[in-house]
Amino acid sequence: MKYISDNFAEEVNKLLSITNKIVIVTHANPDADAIGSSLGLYNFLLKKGQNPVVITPNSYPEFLWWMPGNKNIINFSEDKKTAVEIIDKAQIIFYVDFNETTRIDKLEKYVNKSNSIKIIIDHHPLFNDKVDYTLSNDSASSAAELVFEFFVLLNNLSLVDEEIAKCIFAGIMADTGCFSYNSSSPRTFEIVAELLKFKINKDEIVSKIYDNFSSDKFRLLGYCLNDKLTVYPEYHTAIISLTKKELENFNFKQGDDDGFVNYPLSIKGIVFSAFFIEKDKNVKISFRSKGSFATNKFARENFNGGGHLNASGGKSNLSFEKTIENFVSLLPKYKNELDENEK
Ligand SMILES: [Mn+2]
Repeated sequence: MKYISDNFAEEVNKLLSITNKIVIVTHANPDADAIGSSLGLYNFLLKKGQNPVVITPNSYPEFLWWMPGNKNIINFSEDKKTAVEIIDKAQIIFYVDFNETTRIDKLEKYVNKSNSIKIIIDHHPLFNDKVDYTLSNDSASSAAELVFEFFVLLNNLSLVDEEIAKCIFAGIMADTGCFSYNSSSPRTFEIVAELLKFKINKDEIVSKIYDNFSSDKFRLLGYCLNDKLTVYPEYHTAIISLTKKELENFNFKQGDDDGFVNYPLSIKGIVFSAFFIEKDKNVKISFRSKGSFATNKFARENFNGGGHLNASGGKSNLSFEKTIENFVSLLPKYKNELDENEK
């Protein structure tokens, strides 16, 4: 569903002309779209004469550090005092690439306490009605795409430059898996065409994000594919699971498992993939699918989660083994939906 608040452009433009304490917040464990959309917006607001600050709930992988403006991002988990001071003084807080404040972890309580105007730019399905202004479209490829639409709505395309284009491109490219999913809309490619006019080096951006595995991550991937993959052909489903001990064996660092959940979908006949990772207090699960199999519904119904149709996540408080047993026991219930998508 697409939703834009009434008079969005006029009112937001007016707000931007009378405020200068602007904060951009994105979700925990930020990915390329979270950072790309936040920094695209950040660089745009800078050019508009504002003094914006991007705050992330926690750290993110080094392969995203190249984006223009990255060095000015404040990481709440490392610099709580500065982050809280800035949030306390904020007049506008942008929520970018998330729709529920639970997605910003420990930042949530400070953001909720703030009296600032809240503006959401997001492409997740569930709707947040507690914000002042909304630019939301769950069929957009990425938050970065919607940040570009934000520039269009504000009639400020002339402010877009190479730096901004790089950030927006990175977000769109990564959230579509290099244009392999969530990218069937002509609009996505129209925007990419606009971005390429700024002579950004597309191949270099792809390489910066994808050709950046540490050798530990590379070996962990090999281990997952060879030793930890279980295929359930009758349910067109495949899973990968990793225990804490296994993570330690590969010197696991945050982000080392990024993208692993997508690999099983490359197997012929597989339409549903789940990736289980053992955390200190629970088991975190990522889901991916092909076609119309709704992973967000599956996550919501069974694993306290949610997200997009083809990409979502959840968690379980059962033991690691019990979580996987539970997952496998649920598959028969979804067999018809899974069968429908197998081609
Ligand atoms: Mn996104």
